[in-house]
Amino acid sequence: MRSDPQPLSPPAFADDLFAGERRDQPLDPGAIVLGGFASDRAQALFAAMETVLADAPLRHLITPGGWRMSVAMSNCGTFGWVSDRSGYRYDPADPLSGRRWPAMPALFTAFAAEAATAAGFAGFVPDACLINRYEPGARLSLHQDRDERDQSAPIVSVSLGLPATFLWGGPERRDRPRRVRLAHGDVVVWGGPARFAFHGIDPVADGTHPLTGAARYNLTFRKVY
Ligand code: MD3
Ligand code: FE
Repeated sequence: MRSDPQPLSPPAFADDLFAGERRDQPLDPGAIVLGGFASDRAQALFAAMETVLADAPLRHLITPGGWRMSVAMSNCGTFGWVSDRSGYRYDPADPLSGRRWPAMPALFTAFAAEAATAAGFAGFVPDACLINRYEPGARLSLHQDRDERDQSAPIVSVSLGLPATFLWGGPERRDRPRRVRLAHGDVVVWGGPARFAFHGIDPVADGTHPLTGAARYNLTFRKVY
């Protein structure tokens, strides 16, 4: 029989059981989850993200095939990832405003370098940050990230807000994906042989998070050129 004290009520999020703790989980050679790596800077990262979004609002892009993406996106840095009927590309200008994307906040650049270093990729200097917002029900189907010219650099991602199930496949679309839970504050670094694996996000479940409300945000830091 268990004699240790039991909590009176379950935590709002099972993920909060581990709040403030680091759990590192290698996925494959070159890919590692740095569990909770951003926990102590999540509020600052979120605030910096909001200043970016004031200049370059989130929007639902259209795929080359004509579908409206359920994820809403924006960017900061020298280049931003965009999609429209003509295809995918990194563009130095925001098509909504015609102006350059907002500058990458210094906190973003420093944070991405620190996370990359922790995963064994020293000297990472991102020139693009894609901001993804998933409201409940939003998803990202299996894809590869291949639009970056510098394919030797890793990609660093930070999850904020509602949790999600990340799909981690192999080099071929048909490879059956593993499912990895990503919670608020988790950071994942993808480089080396893992850089071109197929990946996606299952539909985000209903919920609210104290920092982000009814949404999951993901920042991905990239070196495009
Ligand atoms: C693995 N974003 O923006 S982050 C994307 O949670 C993207 O919003 C997801 O996939 C998200 O392209 C997943 C993790 C991620 C990002 C880029 C990768 C994993 C990756 C590139 C190569 C391999
Ligand atoms: Fe991706």
